Amino acid sequence: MARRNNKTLILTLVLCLVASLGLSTQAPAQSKKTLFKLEDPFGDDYGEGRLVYPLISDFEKGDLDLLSLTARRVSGGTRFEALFAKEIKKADRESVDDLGTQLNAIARYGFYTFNIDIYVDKDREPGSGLIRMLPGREAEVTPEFAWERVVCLTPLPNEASARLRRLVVNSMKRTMMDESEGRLDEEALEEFKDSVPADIEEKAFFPTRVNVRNRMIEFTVPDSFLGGPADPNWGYVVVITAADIIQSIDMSKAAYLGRKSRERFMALPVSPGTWQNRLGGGREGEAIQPPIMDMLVPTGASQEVLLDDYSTKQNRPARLPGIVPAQDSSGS
Ligand SMILES: [Ca+2]
Ligand SMILES: [Ca+2]
Repeated sequence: MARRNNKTLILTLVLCLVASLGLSTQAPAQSKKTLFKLEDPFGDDYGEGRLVYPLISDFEKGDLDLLSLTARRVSGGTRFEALFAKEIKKADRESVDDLGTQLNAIARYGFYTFNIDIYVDKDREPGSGLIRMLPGREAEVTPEFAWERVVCLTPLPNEASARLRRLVVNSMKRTMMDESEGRLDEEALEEFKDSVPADIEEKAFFPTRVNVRNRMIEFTVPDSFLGGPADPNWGYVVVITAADIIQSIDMSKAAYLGRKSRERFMALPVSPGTWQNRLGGGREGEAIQPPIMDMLVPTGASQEVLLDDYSTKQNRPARLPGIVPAQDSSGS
């Protein structure tokens, strides 16, 4: 009987040991639980099929080619991990203007060639939310995926936030002028201006907790912004644009563009032909071609078709659907 008790005791101890070992190996993994992972093909960093990188040496084929986006639960937020086809270019001491300003002094988060926009449709109510994307994307999301929150990973997050405020105010000013035949209601505009910072803070987030590791960039979004961890039942529109670091630091550097250029926001525009400092390969006479090099698409959809389906003449921008990770077979 005593021997049997000993055996039971040893067995219990072994089981406890296994359980505790199991726990100790599971605990860290659990604290970074994968919420979802979305995959994207290799080699499709060409928008609708014909877009090409700027000629400047900062860009090479593969740099904006997203392969996967993973969302993980971390303490107090969600960590997104974006994997690219090539090692992420790090800002070096290269001068970016006549004053000798060095790239690494500006792009302090370690990367400088791309932006990642993530438009989040939390309520999944068709038509509820915004369909406009950030300025300069020249595309909308489909009404089915109208969004409540946008996360924009950009090399200059602080500048981005200030610039977005200016663009929103200017756009409102134009709308008010149009509506009142050129007579601006200054008081109403001031009132609107006051509401802009809080509105942007609620809807747009520019991550500053960023970590670059080879082909992977990680960035964290707090629960306070998304209203909880990134939910696989929400909808996500994810697009990659080329970062416009020069324009972002100094508007006068963009003056060479001449004429009245369209609204730009942290992203290089696209034009026909090839260019030093913008994307090439664009269609002739199409002002609203999206300068989107890569994007995630739901299973069964084609990036090439979606990004080519627009018409400047009809004032009809490309409309991009989102992905619901929990329902999409490309997710896991
Ligand atoms: Ca890709
Ligand atoms: Ca893609």
